[in-house]
Amino acid sequence: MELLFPQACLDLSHTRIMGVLNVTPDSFSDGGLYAAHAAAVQRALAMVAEGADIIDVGGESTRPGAEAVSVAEELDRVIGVIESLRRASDVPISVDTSKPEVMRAALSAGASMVNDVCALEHADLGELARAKVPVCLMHMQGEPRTMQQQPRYNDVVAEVRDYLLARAAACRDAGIPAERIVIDPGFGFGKTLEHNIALLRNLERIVDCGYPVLVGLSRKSMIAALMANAGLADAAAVEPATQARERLGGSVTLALYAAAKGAHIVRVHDVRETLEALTIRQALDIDFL
Ligand code: PT1
Repeated sequence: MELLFPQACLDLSHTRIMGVLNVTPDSFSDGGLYAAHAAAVQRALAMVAEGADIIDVGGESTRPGAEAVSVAEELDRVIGVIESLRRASDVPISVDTSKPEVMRAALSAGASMVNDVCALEHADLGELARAKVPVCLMHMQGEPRTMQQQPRYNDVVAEVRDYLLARAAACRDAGIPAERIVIDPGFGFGKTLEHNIALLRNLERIVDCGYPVLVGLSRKSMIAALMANAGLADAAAVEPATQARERLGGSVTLALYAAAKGAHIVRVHDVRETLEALTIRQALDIDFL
């Protein structure tokens, strides 16, 4: 399987790594916008050096409880970073947004993929078809601010699968070819721990849809929940650096498990450690599941 970027084809015969670049005030702030942009570009280049195949630039947090940001604020956060990163590297840049204005500006600034947690429900599909860029369609129940309040499904795997297939069909009807469509079950987006586990355990059923599958599990609260259930974690870690360290082993384990289930792209913060795990699994050629 391959993913068709405007410049090149990304071979998906082994699992690829998408590096997460959050450009939100909490991530790269203190010295103002310019310093924040410079730090973000440095972080992106470090992830490329560590082996990231795609850099995913996002200016709006979509974690549980996050408030929406305005179009102007999101543009301010991401466009300068995308322009600078484009000048510094030819790595494919994806923009993590649900706003059509941000998609449009990001693509002109040098992004070559759109990653939308709303599966392009608010986007202009015809315009994206003409832009000839890959798109990632993610499943979410509800919206980030309230999605974890009462997630409910009769059959989470079937419902997520049917939704993703319907959104992929809408994209194809609008002229986006299958070679440019990626699907993502949306771990942690309006899902309880049990829902996330059901999706992960049955990831083959998403992979069987025939589209490349992207998963984002890195540093998510389900890791802390699993550890707490085992009586192991200090689930109360709130300081970001501490939380990142506490969730590293869980993040790498989940990425490896998803890869073994056939995921084509893993969206991660810890590029180096994830690449080490994926490389060693490939070298051993183990089908351990
Ligand atoms: C994802 C994803 C994303 N995740 C795609 N894009 C986030 N395609 C942002 C938690 O439970 O999985 N796929 N863009 C980050 N969102 C979350 C959600 C972060 C839940 C944390 C949690 O902790």
